[in-house]
Amino acid sequence: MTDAIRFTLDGHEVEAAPGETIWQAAQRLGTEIPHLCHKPSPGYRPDGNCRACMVEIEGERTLAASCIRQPAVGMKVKTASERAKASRRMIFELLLADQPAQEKAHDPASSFWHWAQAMDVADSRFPARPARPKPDSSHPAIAVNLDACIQCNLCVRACREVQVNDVIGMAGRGHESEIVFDFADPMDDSTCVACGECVQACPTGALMPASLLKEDGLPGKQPEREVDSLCPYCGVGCQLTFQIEDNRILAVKGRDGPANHNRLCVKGRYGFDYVHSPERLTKPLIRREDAPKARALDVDPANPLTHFREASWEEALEVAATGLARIRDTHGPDALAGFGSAKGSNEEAYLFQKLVRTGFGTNNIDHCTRLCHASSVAALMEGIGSGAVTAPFYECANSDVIIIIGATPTVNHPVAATFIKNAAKRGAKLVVMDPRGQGLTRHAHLHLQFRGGTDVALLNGMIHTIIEEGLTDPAYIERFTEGFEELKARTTAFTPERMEGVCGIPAATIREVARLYAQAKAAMIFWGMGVSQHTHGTDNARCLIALALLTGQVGRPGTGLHPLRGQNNVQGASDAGLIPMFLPDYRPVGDAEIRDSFEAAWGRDIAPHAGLTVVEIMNAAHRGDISGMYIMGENPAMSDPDQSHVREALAKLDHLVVQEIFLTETAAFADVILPATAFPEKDGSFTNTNRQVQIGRKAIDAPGDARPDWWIIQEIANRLGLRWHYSHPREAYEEMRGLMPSIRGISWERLERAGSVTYPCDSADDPGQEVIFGDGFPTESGKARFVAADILPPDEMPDKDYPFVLTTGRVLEHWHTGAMTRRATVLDAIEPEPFCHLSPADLVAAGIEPGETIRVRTRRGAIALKARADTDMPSGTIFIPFCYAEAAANFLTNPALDPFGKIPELKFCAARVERTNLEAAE
Ligand SMILES: Nc1nc2c(c(=O)[nH]1)N[C@H]1C(S)=C(S)[C@@H](COP(=O)(O)OP(=O)(O)OC[C@H]3O[C@@H](n4cnc5c(=O)[nH]c(N)nc54)[C@H](O)[C@@H]3O)O[C@H]1N2
Ligand SMILES: Nc1nc2c(c(=O)[nH]1)N[C@H]1C(S)=C(S)[C@@H](COP(=O)(O)OP(=O)(O)OC[C@H]3O[C@@H](n4cnc5c(=O)[nH]c(N)nc54)[C@H](O)[C@@H]3O)O[C@H]1N2
Ligand SMILES: [Mo]
Repeated sequence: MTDAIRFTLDGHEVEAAPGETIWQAAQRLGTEIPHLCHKPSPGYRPDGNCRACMVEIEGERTLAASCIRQPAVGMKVKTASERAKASRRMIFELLLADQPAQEKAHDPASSFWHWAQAMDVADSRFPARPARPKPDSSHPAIAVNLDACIQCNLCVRACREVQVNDVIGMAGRGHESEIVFDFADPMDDSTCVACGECVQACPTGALMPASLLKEDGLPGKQPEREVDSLCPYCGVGCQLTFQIEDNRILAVKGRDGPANHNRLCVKGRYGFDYVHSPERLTKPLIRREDAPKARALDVDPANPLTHFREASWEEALEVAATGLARIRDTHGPDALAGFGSAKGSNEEAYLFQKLVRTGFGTNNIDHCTRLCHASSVAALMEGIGSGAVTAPFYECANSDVIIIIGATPTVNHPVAATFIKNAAKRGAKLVVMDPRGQGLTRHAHLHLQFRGGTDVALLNGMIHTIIEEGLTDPAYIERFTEGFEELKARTTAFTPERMEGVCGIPAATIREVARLYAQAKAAMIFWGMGVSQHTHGTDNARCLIALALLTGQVGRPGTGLHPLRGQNNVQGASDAGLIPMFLPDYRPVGDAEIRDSFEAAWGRDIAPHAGLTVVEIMNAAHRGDISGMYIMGENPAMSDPDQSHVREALAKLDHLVVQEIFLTETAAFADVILPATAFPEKDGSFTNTNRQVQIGRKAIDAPGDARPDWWIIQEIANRLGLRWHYSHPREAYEEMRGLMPSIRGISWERLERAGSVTYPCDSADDPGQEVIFGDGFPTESGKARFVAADILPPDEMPDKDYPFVLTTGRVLEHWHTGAMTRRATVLDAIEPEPFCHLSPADLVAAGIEPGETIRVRTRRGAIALKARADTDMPSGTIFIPFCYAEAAANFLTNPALDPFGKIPELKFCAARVERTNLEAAE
C-alpha cells in the first residue's frame, strides 16, 4: 500500500489505506465492530450518529465513532476495551428500552437483534418512551412499524442520497424527532416509488417487506434458502437474491452487481409473484375444434378449457411441429415466421433463431427489438459499425454534461436513473430533452420541452451551432471520422434561429445546449423510445451520433452513446441473431462467405435473403403470404401497432404455436400453446444494456408440466428433422460462443464464477471492455461515418378531426403488455387501471373532470378509459400506457414504419378525445 497509515489495532501493528475509516480497516482485518447506522455498502455515507461502533483511542478523553473516524499514523485503537464495550452496551440498552420486546420483534433477524444478542444485551434498565408510533400498513409492499425505529437515519440516506427519491425525512427535534414520508403522510399516500432501498437499509425491521409479516406485525413465513440471480424485467440487469420458502419466492434482496450495487426498483423487489399466479400455464393446450379463432379473445386465462383442451407434451409437440412442417413443405419456408423473445436467455434466443433458419429454412425471424431500438441500431451500425452502447450507464459518474433525450429512466430504468441522479447531485449538468415533463426534470440543469416529433430540427440546430461556432474537435474528426464535409454542407441551412420555429425551443437555448455539450470535458448521451419510435427514428439517432463524433465525446471515460436497452435480454437476443438480416454477432445473412461459415457449423443451408421484420410479418400474415408462426415469449396482440389489423392477422394464420407462461391475448389465437418455465425457474445467461453478460439461476421449480424454453425449442427442432441434443443451456452457450467473437473470452464456467463479464471480451484473461472505441471503430475503414438527416414530419399530423397528438409508453409499475405485472399483486395494487394523461389545461378546455371516462379515437380505433390530469403533459398532447388489455393503446397507434429500422411510429399519431358521459346523458 502506498501512503498506508500505520496504526495499532488491539495491540497489533496494522495499516489502513488513505481515506479508510477505523471501522473499515478493522472489518477488512477481521475485527467486527458493532454498527447500526453504518451500512458498509456502495453509496452510503457513514454518519456516526448511533454510537454503536464506539472505540477507545489511547490518549483521547472521549470514545470515537469508528465508522467516521480515520486512523492517524501511530494511533493506538482499542476496539474491545472495557470502556468501549460498556459504552456500546449502554447504547444498545437505551435503544432496547424503546424497541418492541424481542418476542414481538418485527424482524428478529435484523442487524439490531443480531448485535444485541452478540453483545448479550437482553433487557434494559431504562424506561420506554410513553408514546409508541402506530403501525402504518397502508402500502401494499412496505410495512412501516416505527415503534422499532432507532432514528439511525439510514432510510433517509437510502431515500435521499442513494436512490435520490427525496421522500423520507426526519421531522421534529431531539426526543420528538421521527421519520416521516413527505409531510407525515401515510406511506401509501406519499410520493414513495417503493424502490425498497429504505427497507433494505433498515437495521431494525421498522421498515420491512410486507410479504414477510403477518397482519399483527409479527414475522410470518421466513425464507429458508436464498438463490442469487437477476431481475427479470428491464435491461439494467440488476443482480438480486430470491428468498424462498417451500418453492415460493417470499422476498427479494438487491445484490452488489456492477449495474446496481444492491439497488432495485419496485418491480425487481416487489414484482416477483407473477410466477406464482394461479393463471400460469401448466399443461400443453390444443385448440378445441368448436372454438373459432374469430372469438379467440372470449377465453378467460384462468379457465382456458372453454377454448382449449389439455394434451400431453408428446401430442402437443407433435401437433405443433407437424403443422409447421406441413406449411413449410407445401407453401415454402417463407410462409413461416418466428418471433423469439427478449425475455428468454441468450441460449434460448440463439436456439430459436437457429431453429427458424435451419428447421423452417427462412430468415423470417425477429423480436421486440424491432418495436424498440431497431432504428437506433440501424443508425449505430451504419455510423460506428456496432449497435450496442459505447459505455455503461454508470460512466455518467465521470461526465460533466449528461443529455437524456426521449427516455424516462426514473420510470423505465429506475436503477440506472439513480446513478444519473447521483451524478447530477455531484454537479454534472443534466439536460433533459423531452416533450413531456418527467422524473429527471427536477434534477436537470435544463429541460428542453420541445414539440414531439421534431428531434431532427432540434439536434440539427445543435450540430449547426457546433460547426458554425468552431466548437468541433478537428483532430478527432480528422483521425476518427469520415463524411464531415457533407454533414457540414447539409446542415448549413439548419440554423437554430430557423429550427426554433420547428421545434419550439428558443435559438439561444439551442445554442447554449450545443456549447454546453461541445465544451464539456466529458459528456454522455442517453436515449430511448422517444427518439427511436418514429418514422424518422433512424435520422434522430444519426443526429445524436453526429453530435458525439463532432466533439469527440465518445471512447473516453464519462463520454459515450447509450441507447438504454429495454428488455432484460434484448441486447443478448439481438447479439444471438434473433434478427431477420443478421446471423449471430450482426453478421449479414446476405454475405455468402459468412453464410458458408454458419452453414458449416450448423450443417444446414441458410436462406440467402434477409427475412421480414415484425410489422412486415404481421402484414404478410394478413395478406395470407405467411400462414404459420411460432411465437415464444412475445405478445404482439398487445404490443404491435394497429391491433385490429394484427389480431385479424393472427386469426388468419393456419397454424400458430405460442410458447408462454400465461394465456396472453396472443396465445388466445394459438392452435397449440406450450407452457414454459418463468425466469426464476431456469438457468441461463442474459446480457444487459451495459453489454454485461450475467447468469440467472434456477431458484424454484416450475408449476405443473411447464418446461424450460430451450427444451421446448429443441423438441420442436427435432420434430422438424434437426438432430439436437443439448442437455443444459451451457452447451448451447458454448456453441454460440464459438461462433461469436464478441464473447469469445467469456466461458460459461467463467460466467458462473464471476456472475457478470462485459463484452467485447477476447480471452479468458481479458477483463472485458467497458468504454469502447477510444482508438477507432469496427467499420471497414476503422472510421466512424457522419450521416446527415433532413427534417421530416411524423407520418400522421394532428388536424381538424383529430386535433391531439397521442403518444404512448409506460408506467413504473407495469411491464409492457401487462402479462407479468398485472399478475404481480403489489404492482397491480399500485396501478390497477388504465388512464389517459392530459394536461390540466386541456382537461378544463374540454370540460372533462379528472377520473371521468373518456373515449380516445384515432383513424384505426377507439378505446375508453379514465382521464388523469398530468402537469407533465404539454397542452395538445395526450399519453396512454400500453399495458392495459381493457383499454389497449395499440388499437390506436400508427403502423407506419421508419424505412431503415422498420420501427413503427408508436410515439406519435393524431387522436381525438370524446366525452362518454355526454352520450349517456343524451
Ligand atoms: N416500468 C417499465 N419499465 C420498462 C418497460 C416497461 O414496460 N415498463 N419497458 C422496457 C423497454 S422494452 C423499453 S424499450 C424501455 C423504454 O424506456 P423509454 O425509452 O424511457 O420509454 P418510453 O416511456 O416509451 O418513452 C420515453 C420518452 O419519450 C418521450 N417522447 C415522446 N415523443 C417524443 C419525441 O418525439 N421526441 C423525444 N425526444 N421524446 C419523445 C416521452 O415523453 C417519454 O418520456 O423501458 C424498459 N423499462
Ligand atoms: N403503443 C406502444 N407499443 C409498444 C411500445 C410503446 O412504447 N408504445 N413499445 C414497444 C417496445 S419498446 C417493446 S420492447 C415491445 C414489447 O413487446 P412484447 O415483447 O410483446 O411485450 P411483453 O409484455 O414484454 O411480452 C413478453 C411476453 O413474454 C412472456 N414471458 C415472460 N417470461 C417468459 C419466459 O421465460 N418464457 C416465455 N416463453 N415467455 C415469457 C410474458 O408473459 C409476455 O407475454 O412493445 C412495443 N410496443
Ligand atoms: Mo423495448
